[in-house]
Amino acid sequence: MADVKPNLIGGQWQAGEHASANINPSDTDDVIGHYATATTDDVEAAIAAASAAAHDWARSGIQVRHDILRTASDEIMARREDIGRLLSREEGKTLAEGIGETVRAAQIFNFFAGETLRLAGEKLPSVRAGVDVEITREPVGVVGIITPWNFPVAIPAWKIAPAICYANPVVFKPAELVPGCAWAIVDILHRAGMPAGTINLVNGPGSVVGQAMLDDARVKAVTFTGSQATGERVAQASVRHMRKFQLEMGGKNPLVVLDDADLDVAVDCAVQGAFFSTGQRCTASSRLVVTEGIHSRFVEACVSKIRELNVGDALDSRTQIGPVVDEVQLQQDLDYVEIGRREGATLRAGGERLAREKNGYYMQPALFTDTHNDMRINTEEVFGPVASVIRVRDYEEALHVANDTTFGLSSGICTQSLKHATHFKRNAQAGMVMVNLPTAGVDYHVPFGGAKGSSYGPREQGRYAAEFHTTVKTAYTSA
Ligand code: UN1
Repeated sequence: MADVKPNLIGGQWQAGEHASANINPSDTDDVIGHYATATTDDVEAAIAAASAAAHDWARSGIQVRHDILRTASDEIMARREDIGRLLSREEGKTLAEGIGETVRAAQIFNFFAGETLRLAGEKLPSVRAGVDVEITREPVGVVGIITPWNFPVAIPAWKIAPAICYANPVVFKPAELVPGCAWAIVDILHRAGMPAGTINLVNGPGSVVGQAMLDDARVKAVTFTGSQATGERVAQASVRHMRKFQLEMGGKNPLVVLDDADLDVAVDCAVQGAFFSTGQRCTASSRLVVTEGIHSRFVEACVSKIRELNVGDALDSRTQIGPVVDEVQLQQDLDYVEIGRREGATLRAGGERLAREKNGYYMQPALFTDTHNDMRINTEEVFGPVASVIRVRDYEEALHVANDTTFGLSSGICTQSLKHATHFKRNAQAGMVMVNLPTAGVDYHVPFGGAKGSSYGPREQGRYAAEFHTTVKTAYTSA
């Protein structure tokens, strides 16, 4: 096969025998490229190389790691148009979103470049006279990184950049649907000077590549973003090896809209949070919890805004909502529309497959009203452009409904009341709370993660990333 993009194993690009085609969801005739699939032997070789590199990498020095991260950041920023285009072409988010995500990845690498220069410990007096205590952070060891398809550049960046910062070798398995961006990032890091074995790319199915990684005791920590079902497998396999693990899973994020909300702000938050990036964000607002006094105005305004949304080819500059990522996900989205209808919800807008000039996975964003919080469309993560309005009496009921879920990633409220906003921040059962902002779209320099069934383990991003990527050492000295 011509021009297969290889895996990177122990500092060598290796094409292997099998490759998978990368298809554009906006135009299924467009084959972006072929990407080598790793075998279990390849994964084993990658882990062996990473383990062998761990000792020297831990002693590489902060200037070396700073420079690699900084070089990567600069190249990603300089190439934001072409990487952003590749992202939109393989994942389906709009070009503006693709370029925005690429810029965010560059910022993440830049942030962690700075963090390498700020690594610090603590020196404390002991409770015993004449003894000093030092607390330092050491690398955790080989980090296995398993990423989803919905943020093909930013999520790899926020897992890989801290691994490099804190001197951990990486074995990286990206989602099969988006091998192109993963390859681009690894290529950039490789050329930026990562020593052989410190960054390995093993592309391929979770059942083979992911499983081989989970089964290997030399992988000392696994960071995963994806579904709850897979997260559970990661957890079980990791407990068996007593390794550290960090899971970011789904959401069923509520956006509460109170009577006193600024209507334009609330509608913008809802439409942006629920439908942009085609609703394919674990932070998407899928439950719009709206009080009686504003309910009909809010619904009317949302419906007219949804009808105006331009759904089309991700690379067309007029497009606001790109296609769903693939046929399987589109079918799941359409199935949930049907489930909602059967449960007795009213479909007020969208919900149908759309034909466009090119053959792709297009869907009109769907809004349900007259829904109850216990309907399946309000308890299960759809991961598509499908949202429901849940009508409630007052703030107290809104808060109860917002929290009445097994998930707890992001929780939003639109209100002009300081009292309600403050109460909500204190009482929302979520890792992230948004006031007069969409539930999705987070900063790159502060912690990211959820409560309840949405997340497990230490937070990602910002300075909090050190918790996962390091082991704390406490040293006592008697002088
Ligand atoms: C964001 O909303 O800006 O998979 C990021 C996801 C999340 C990232 C969301 N881990 O959707």
